[in-house]
Amino acid sequence: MQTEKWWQKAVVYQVYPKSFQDSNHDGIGDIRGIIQRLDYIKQLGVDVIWLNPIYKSPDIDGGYDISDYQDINPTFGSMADFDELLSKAHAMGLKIIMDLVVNHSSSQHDWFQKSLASSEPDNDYRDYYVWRDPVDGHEPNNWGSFFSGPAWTYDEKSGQYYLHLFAKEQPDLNWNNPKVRHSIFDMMNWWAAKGIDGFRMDVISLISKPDGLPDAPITGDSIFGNAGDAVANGPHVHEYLKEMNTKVLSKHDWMTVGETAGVTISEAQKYANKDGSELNMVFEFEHVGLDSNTNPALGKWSDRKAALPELRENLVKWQQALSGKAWNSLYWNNHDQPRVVSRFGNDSPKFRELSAKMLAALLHFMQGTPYIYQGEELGMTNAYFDTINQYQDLETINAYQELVVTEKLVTEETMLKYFQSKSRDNARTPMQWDTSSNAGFSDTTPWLETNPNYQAINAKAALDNPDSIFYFYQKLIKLRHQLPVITDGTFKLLPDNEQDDHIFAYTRTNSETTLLIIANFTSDTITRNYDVPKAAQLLIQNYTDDQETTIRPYEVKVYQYPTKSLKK
Ligand code: TEU
Ligand code: CA
Repeated sequence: MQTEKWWQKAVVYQVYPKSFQDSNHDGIGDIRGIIQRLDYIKQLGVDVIWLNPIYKSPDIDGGYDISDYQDINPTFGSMADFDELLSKAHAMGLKIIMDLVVNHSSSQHDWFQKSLASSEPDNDYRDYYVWRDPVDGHEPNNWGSFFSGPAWTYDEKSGQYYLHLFAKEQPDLNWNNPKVRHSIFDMMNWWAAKGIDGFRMDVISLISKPDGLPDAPITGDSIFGNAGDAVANGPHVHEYLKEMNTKVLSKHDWMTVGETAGVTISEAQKYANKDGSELNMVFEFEHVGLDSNTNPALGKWSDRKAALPELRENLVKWQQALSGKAWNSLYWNNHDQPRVVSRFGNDSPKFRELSAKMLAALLHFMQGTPYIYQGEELGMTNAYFDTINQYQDLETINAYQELVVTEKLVTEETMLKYFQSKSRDNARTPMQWDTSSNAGFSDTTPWLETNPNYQAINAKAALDNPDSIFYFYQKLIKLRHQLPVITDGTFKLLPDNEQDDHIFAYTRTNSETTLLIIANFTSDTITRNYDVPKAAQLLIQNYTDDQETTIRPYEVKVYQYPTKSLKK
């Protein structure tokens, strides 16, 4: 691998501002709330904060519908508040990356309002978006929106449809129009001048639509074509990202990560190629799609658990396929995914801490840049709402309307179970700081219900307990900063581990050091002999002693030994 980049040793902490800390008594998290908690984030030891969108927005989709890219949503604060956050973070040695949401804008954005105004050729803004004539009086093609319903909305005035892969309030920008690209690159350079440290790029794999906008394949008893499959990794996407790199990214010592729905290994090797011509890394979606419903019409909505063999096989594939060619991102959680301890771990009081630590170590010793989502370091769990009225997330509410009410594909009772497992609101309940009202998030009723288990699960309790999940993450981050092998070591799954239903075991090796990671994914006690070299030292574990070949429920232990001790 070329000379090491700063972001290859970095660990990122994701802050979802709406649910992190309220500072002005309205029950909604804000920028001054984040400023209040910078010490906490610094104490964890991370290097970068990724901020979900804080820009002007009608907030139809959690800020992912932006009406002004260069102004702050007053609900979150002012530009002065942001400038203070950035300068205070930098003073503490924390970098900040922003969220770039340019596959689509808000329908309230000035560009779209002008685009909507007239379909006359002299309207320079018409072609900023994707307008098409009806086909046989219907939508131009069969694409379905990610948020249910068709991906097209009809505009009476012009007699045309406009495309929106997400909500109708999120019209897709037409990246084929060079004016659109230049406007976006200028906006990015404007933020660069403010001193930010990079961007996470929202659904960047969807910006180049297929020529002719052909129908998409219909899977199962879906009524719409799967637009994601039809649009992902489009014909000009790499060309546009190389242009962005030339015009913006290459000018700044930034970290960039692309959220690439529908990305494959071969496409990721282009997006995140080590030649640095496009982005630094991408988020792939395969390991968070393994527990989707077997009926494609129900998409991700299911309560089935992914089994270890398929999860391991997927994570191993990405480790091996990108090694030496491109750089991985590593994540279990974000603001779109359910809480990992409830999903892949065991959130019962007996095993919540053990399994949270096991999952943390398993991921953080892999090659790539780890992302920690707010509350993950506390082992926060899913919300387990039991009525539809408790949900705020557009994707969840629209799915309920379409699949339960309209199409009656699934009963309310079953869908509510699926929501308990997969709704994005499971990630968005207020951060749990202490046992005071509303978990210390706000002294006013929060915009989304607080998880009642905050009495037991909260930052204050974690900081008071030297054996907490918080300090376990702190140690993982310290080790990543200290041990080069965690950054540059070759990943290797242990022989005969592929079929193991209980244990995930792999090594990381460079010329100096070898690490052996052994993780029990189950609540069973297992016997396995991994011939741990005599010279091996235990680097980190979630039990207090080492019973060698006896591996206890959710046990994780990581050994370190000199690579040369292997040769004998
Ligand atoms: O998410 C894109 C995306 O792929 C998600 O919609 C994902 O498929 C789904 O939520 C998981 O099931 C990005 C943002 O992260 C998300 O919050 C936005 O809603 C979306 O784009 C539109 O901007
Ligand atoms: Ca607030």
